[in-house]
Amino acid sequence: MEKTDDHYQQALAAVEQTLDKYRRCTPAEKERLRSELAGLRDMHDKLQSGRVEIVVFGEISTGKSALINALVGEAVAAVDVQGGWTKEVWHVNWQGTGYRLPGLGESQVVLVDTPGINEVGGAARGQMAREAAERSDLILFCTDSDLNDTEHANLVELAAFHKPIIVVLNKIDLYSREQRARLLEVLGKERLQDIVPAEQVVTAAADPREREYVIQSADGKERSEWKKPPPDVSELKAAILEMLDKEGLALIALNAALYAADKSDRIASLRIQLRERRAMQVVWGYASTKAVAVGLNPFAFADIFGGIAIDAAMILTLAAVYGLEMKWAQARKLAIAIATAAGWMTVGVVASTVVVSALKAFTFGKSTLVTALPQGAAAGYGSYIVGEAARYYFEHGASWGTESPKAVVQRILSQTDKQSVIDRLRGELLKKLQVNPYSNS
Ligand SMILES: Nc1nc2c(ncn2[C@@H]2O[C@H](COP(=O)(O)OP(=O)(O)OP(=O)(O)O)[C@@H](O)[C@H]2O)c(=O)[nH]1
Ligand SMILES: [Mg+2]
Repeated sequence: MEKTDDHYQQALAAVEQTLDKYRRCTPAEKERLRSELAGLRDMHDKLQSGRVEIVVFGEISTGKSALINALVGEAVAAVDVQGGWTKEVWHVNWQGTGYRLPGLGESQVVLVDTPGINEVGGAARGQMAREAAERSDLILFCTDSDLNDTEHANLVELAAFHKPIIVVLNKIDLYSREQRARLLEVLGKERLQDIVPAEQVVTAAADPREREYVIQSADGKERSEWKKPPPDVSELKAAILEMLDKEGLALIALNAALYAADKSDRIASLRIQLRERRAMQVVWGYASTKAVAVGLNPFAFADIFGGIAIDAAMILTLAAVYGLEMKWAQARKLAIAIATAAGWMTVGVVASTVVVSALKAFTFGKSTLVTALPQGAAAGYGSYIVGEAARYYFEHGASWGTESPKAVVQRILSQTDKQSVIDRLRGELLKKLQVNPYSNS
């Protein structure tokens, strides 16, 4: 058998690409993406084996579990008069459908039972239900009367998954012929308009009540006997099989492709989020290192190029966070370019001399403690700005985008709350100085 369907092959490729994307994640990212990975692997398996998943939703006690039993032909799911009986989403193999996806000899159909949607303690179960809906290929919505507002709202929510939905009006044995006709009319033509086409509304009696049968014996005598009629889900079964025949392979392919695209977006956004956090840690780490270094020993860093060395080291670390390769000379050049764009130095020695003398003027006092704070914090602020600019640069694929470095750096300067950065760095500095306040006096 061939698996030549284009959409099918594309879907398989999409799932594999997303799995690859996952493999390229760092261990920390992988840790956060565990459930996505499990879902993707399962989706891969589902596609390869041509597994079709049919999920049953509906309010408590509408007969979801009974429907599954009736379809499978044996009591695989627990059914009870007590509402809220089914507690977890679970899968049943529906053997005996005789159904095979074209081109996939091994295909199987799985029925997924879910807890009732109005079940108490529903938040977590609602999440389970959403996940089941996200993965499924076909949705059965089970009701036992005209839809109430909760059911209607739920159905609208499910319709947003863009999967085929069959609405099952169960417990049809409880209604008279007229009532049935009227219910179907109301459901199909009024309540479900625009959500589910009328031909996808079917009736069923998954677990009909006992009823009185009149039995006539050979001698003409009549007696009555209470018996449970056999379940009747033939209309539902036909609707399901027709749907699968019409678009089974396309359905599972489309689903898997959508699922993979969604997970791929999620992996991408999580990576950005984690990378950003890591990059901020690097920037604050180096900025406070600079603040402390300059604060404790202003002369060593009086040469602005000594300070540039710390910034260059920060830039190298940031490049690694963004998965980019950079050489020391490039990092140093970028640090100088940013400092220049900030207006802190013009390329050359003149400016650095000015800075040196300015710093010296501050350090004439005896106590380093006094001068350390403003100088260190100011130097740290400089590194913070360099780090923010470098982050912008790396986020734009190691370029300044359509802007000049000066425009970008000036914008960062104007958008940064200088005082709060300095306050935070001053705090770092104080902590270090308190450990050994006379270290440099
Ligand atoms: N009369 C009648 N009763 C039914 C039918 N189907 C199910 N029931 C009864 O409805 C009750 C609930 O059935 P379940 O299958 O447990 O319903 P459920 O939707 O799975 O319920 P939860 O798992 O609790 O959400 C049981 O007492 C069933 O016997 C039907 O077709 N006709
Ligand atoms: Mg149940």
